[in-house]
Amino acid sequence: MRIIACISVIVLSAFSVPPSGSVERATAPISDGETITVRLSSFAFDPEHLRLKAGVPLRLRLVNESDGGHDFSAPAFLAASSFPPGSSPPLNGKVPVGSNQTVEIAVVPRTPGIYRVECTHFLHSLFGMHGTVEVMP
Ligand SMILES: [Cu+2]
Repeated sequence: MRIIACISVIVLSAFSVPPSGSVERATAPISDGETITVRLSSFAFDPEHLRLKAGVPLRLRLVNESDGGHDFSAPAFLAASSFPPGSSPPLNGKVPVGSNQTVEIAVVPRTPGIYRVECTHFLHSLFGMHGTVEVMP
């Protein structure tokens, strides 16, 4: 009975965490930069052109408010970037963003250039779901 009482205390405290905003701040890497929001919809990125500066850390906030899954695939851009401690390079150069999900990645663009971004879901890119990331020196 004593064990059950302990468990219920733990469960209750799990629900008493502060609002998500402050949780995000607490877990954010130290080298946090500006947050840039990109919306993923069927079938577009908004904005479709990102202009970033080499060496300046930022957080990419990928918001998918649509009813279907998408991804932010930019293998060349991500390979030419570095990732602050606590952030790891996305697998295969793409970040999956499920329906009604938001995913944030911390990234530091390194090599100036223009990189292609697309959604690799079947036909999405063909339907217009592509864009560019421009990294300025
Ligand atoms: Cu898509």
